[in-house]
Amino acid sequence: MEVCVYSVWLLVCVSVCVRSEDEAAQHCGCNTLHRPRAEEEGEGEGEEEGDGGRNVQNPLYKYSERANKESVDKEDSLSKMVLLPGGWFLMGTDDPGIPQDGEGPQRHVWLDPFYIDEHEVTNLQFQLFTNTTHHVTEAERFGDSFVFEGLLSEEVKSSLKHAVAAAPWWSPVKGADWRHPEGPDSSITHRMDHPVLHVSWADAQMYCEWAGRRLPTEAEWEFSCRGGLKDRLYPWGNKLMPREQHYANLWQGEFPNHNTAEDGFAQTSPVKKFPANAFGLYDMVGNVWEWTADWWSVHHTRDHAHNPKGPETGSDRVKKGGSYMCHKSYCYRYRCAARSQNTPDSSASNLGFRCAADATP
Ligand SMILES: *[C@@H]1O[C@H](CO)[C@@H](O)[C@H](O)[C@H]1NC(C)=O
Ligand SMILES: [Ca+2]
Ligand SMILES: [Ca+2]
Repeated sequence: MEVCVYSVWLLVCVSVCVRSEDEAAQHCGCNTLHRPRAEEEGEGEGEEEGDGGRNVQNPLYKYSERANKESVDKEDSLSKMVLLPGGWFLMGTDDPGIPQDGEGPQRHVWLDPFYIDEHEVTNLQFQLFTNTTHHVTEAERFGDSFVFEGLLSEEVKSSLKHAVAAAPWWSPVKGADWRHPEGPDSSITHRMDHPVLHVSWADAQMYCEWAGRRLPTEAEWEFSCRGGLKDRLYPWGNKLMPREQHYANLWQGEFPNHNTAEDGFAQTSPVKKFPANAFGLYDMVGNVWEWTADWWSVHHTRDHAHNPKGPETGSDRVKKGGSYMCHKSYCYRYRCAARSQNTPDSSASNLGFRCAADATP
């Protein structure tokens, strides 16, 4: 069992820790991981946004011998998908854990049948994608990404300049990216079956496109999470730990100073380590947050909706499911109705994704 004590941050955190539970939940730092440099650097950066995907689109590439060979490996490497029937379901909740996130109201939503990956996209899977397309992630291009302070080596910690004011346990770390989740002195070699981290919304979207898939809408994600259960908190029911068993990789102990890792993992876990829900889907809550296709808004009506795709535009994208950093006192977001948001260029050490696809009629 790993025990992490973050003494450096104890003093900084005291003022945060005494907040009431509800207030604290707002300040979990889940949505504060903006890249301040994105504004400073102006438009130039945006011009290159499509670069990673260009290879995939290039017809010459598509028909080259190399691409044909790789496509075999590719099919083998992609996640197994589960075909879900869709139909009417109840999305959101009338008993929101965090009302200001727009968890409510509960509403009737119709979905056409669709496929969804049975687990989060792993480092191994993402590696084949980057090997094949030479995609450079946004974190690699920006040169930094957000890492949870508690995971950093003393060396990296001593080089840090600033943290996020509202969530001091987040630090922008130079050289942190999907291959180096805790900064330049870390690697993924022993974590190829863990979910990929430090991927922006566009990175995730491009992976799914390469795979012939797409990101799930928030409605599809939530339908998948619920596993056919009606109005329950978690993918398996209302009790967090049925028969005293852990059903998800979350945080046990006192956030952010003490992670007892009672569930076996202080950080990410290999995918499929915890029980699947009734749809056969793993880690829908916990392990890593998952990007969805939708723009973020907290305003929903009770109107019945068919295949909703969220607002037309926005500044943030919706992420779902919470992560190994979620504890009830700070981030009670490991529920199917819970939601949070990040700017699309954000990346962090607890944020990944899975893909979905249309079911061809
Ligand atoms: C990606 O390329 C590296 C270097 O050639 C290789 O070691 C690795 O196995 C490749 N990964 C995949 C998933 O094909
Ligand atoms: Ca855990
Ligand atoms: Ca997850």
